[in-house]
Amino acid sequence: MGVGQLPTTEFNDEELDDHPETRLDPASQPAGGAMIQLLDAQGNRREDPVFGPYVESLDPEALRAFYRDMAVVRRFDQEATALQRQGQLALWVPLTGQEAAQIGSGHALRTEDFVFPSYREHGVALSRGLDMSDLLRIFRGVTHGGWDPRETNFNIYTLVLAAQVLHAVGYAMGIQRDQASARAKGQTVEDAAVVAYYGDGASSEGDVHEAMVFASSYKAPVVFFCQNNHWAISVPSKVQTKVPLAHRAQGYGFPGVRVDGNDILAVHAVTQWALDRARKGEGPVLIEAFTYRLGAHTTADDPTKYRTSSEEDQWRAKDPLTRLETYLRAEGLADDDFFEDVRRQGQELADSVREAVQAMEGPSMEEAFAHVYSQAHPLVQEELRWYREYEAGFENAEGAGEG
Ligand SMILES: Cc1ncc(C[n+]2csc(CCOP(=O)(O)OP(=O)(O)O)c2C)c(N)n1
Ligand SMILES: [Mg+2]
Repeated sequence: MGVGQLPTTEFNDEELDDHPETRLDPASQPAGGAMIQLLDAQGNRREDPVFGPYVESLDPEALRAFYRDMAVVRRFDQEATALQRQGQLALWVPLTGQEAAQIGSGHALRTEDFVFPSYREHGVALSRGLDMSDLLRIFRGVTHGGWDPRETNFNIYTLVLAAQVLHAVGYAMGIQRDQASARAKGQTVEDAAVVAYYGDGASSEGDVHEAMVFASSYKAPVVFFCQNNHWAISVPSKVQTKVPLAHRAQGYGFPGVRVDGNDILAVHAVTQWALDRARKGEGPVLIEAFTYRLGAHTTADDPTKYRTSSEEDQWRAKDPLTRLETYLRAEGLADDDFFEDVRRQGQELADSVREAVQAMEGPSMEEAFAHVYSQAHPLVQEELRWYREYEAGFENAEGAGEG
C-alpha cells in the first residue's frame, strides 16, 4: 500500500467538541511560541507581560548573586578541566556557556523541590549548595555517586541518557501521593516540585516520551528542563528535531516554552512560572533553554572535528556572563571591586577543590560487595569470602617468594 492509500484520521471538529480535553490549552505556548528574552545579548532589558513580573522583585543583591554564581562555577569548570589534563580526573564534562540556564533555573528552586540532573549540571549543583569537591569524586573514579541526594535534594549524576527523566516523573508522582495522604490525615504539607534536566540529544530517547505521557496523564508536579546546547557530542540539534523542542509539549498536552538560555533573567522567570504551576497542581511544563556548549562535549572530545570556529564565535558574542556584567555596570549595581571579589571567590573555590581532589583515595575492593543489594545477600557474602581467600593467596605467595 502506497503512502497515498494510507487510511486518513477519522474524526472531525464536531467530534472534538464532544471531547473538550482534546482541545489545546491556549496557554500551551505562552508568548505565542516566541523565544522569551528579558536581557538581550547587549545587556539591554526587554519587557514581557507574562514573565517580566517574575524578575521585578529581584533586588541588586540577588542580581549580583546570579553573576557571582555564574562566574564562580565557570572558574570551577576551568579548574576541573585542568585537573583532568593533569591526570587527576579521568574525565571532565565542561559546562562553560550554559551558566545562565543552570544558575537561573537553580535559583528558582526551593529547598523542598527535588532535582534530577544529567551529568553537566554543575551550576545547578552549586545553587543547591552541594560541596563542589563531591561533584568531582565520580570523575576521579573513586565512587559511583559522590553525595547523598537527600541532603540537598539533588540526585546523583546520571550518565545513561534520559533515564533520570523517568525517575523525576516517578518522584513527582510520589510527592503527589504523599501530599494526598497527608491531607487526608488533616496534616499541612509544603507544595514541592521536581525538575528533570536533560539535553537536546537525550530528547530523542524513548524515556523522555514515556516520562512526558505519564507526567501529563497524572498532572505530575514536574518541570522538564531541556538544555538545547545545539550539540549531542558531534550531532547537531537540527538532526534531533524538525520543530523547536518546546513545541513537542503540545503533543503531550502541557505548555512548552523556549527561553533564551543565555539570559539568566528570562531563565529565572520562566522556571519560576513553571515551578509555581507545578506546585499548584497545574501539571508539567517543558522548558527549552536555547543555549550553547562553548567547550568540548567532554575532555575526551575534539569539537574542531565537527563544528566551525565561526559558529563558536557567534555564540561567544551571546555569553551569559558578559551580558549580565554589562547590565549590572550600566545600572550602577556593581563596580570593579565587586568583580574583583568574585574573581577571588572563584579562585578560592578552585584552590579548595584541587586540594580535595588530590587527597581523594580510591575505595577498597571490598566496598564493591557492599553496594550490590541494600541488605546482606548470601550469594554476595559467598563471593566476598572467595575474594578474601583469593587476596590472601597473593600475600602468601609474596611471603614465600621473599623467604
Ligand atoms: C542511553 C545512552 N546512549 C548513548 C550515550 C552516549 N552519549 C553520552 S553523552 C551523549 C550526547 C548527549 O547529548 P545531549 O543530550 O544533547 O546532552 P549534552 O551532552 O549536549 O549536554 C551520548 C550520545 C549514553 N550516555 N546513554
Ligand atoms: Mg546537547
